Amino acid sequence: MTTFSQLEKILSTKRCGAFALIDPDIKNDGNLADTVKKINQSGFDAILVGGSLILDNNFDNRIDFIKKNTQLPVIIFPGSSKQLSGKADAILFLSLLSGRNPQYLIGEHVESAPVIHSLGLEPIPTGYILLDGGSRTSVEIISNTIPLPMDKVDIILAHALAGQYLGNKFIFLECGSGALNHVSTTIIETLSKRLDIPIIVGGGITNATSSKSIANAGARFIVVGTHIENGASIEELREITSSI
Ligand code: 1GP
Repeated sequence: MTTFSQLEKILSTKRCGAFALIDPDIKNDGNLADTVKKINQSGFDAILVGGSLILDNNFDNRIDFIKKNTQLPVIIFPGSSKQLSGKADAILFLSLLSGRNPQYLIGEHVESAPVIHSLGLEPIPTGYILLDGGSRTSVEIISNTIPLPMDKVDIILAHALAGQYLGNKFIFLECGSGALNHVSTTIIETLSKRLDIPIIVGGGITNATSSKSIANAGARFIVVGTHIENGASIEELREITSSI
């Protein structure tokens, strides 16, 4: 069974699933074992692994460690074409649709595609839309793109529809790691009514009130990263995953 089929199966049984995000940077190595253990016990459906910047060369080892310590699907959420490993189950093959930087629209893809092929890694085409969550985030800086303002709902919808028509399997609405504001429910409601593909929502989700409103608005997966990294307890995380 492909990882994508596993995700589809999750969506056939619940209205909204939850991804835990691990930033596989050296700074998080000391907590990695505890983090994975906590995620395993907190009701998540899969683990995303990736970050805007990884300061060493141990991506593959960390994926290996995570994979060996969880039954959940491990999916690369790459910050660049250097974040690849055959030990993961799949990779979100992201196109940064909200920007006009060719490197993140097609450049990184051309560089990574032959490696993905040789590793036998399953690519999941995903239209990635960066929105302004009220703070300047790493993804904005590293990708050298400008996030779309959240009040331009028609423009965000146009990007998401273009992403669907280009054949993406998901639209990922992103406010960036540690965003002050998560994606507005108005945007999620508008897009979920018009798109035929599922919406993933990430950035700034730190409590069950937010996750519930995001799921109510029509998101099919939420992503939680910083809250886990900042030491949220299993109970707090379970409150989020059971709220959706
Ligand atoms: C970032 O959407 C993810 O790419 C998760 O965001 O770290 O704010 O949870 P947070």
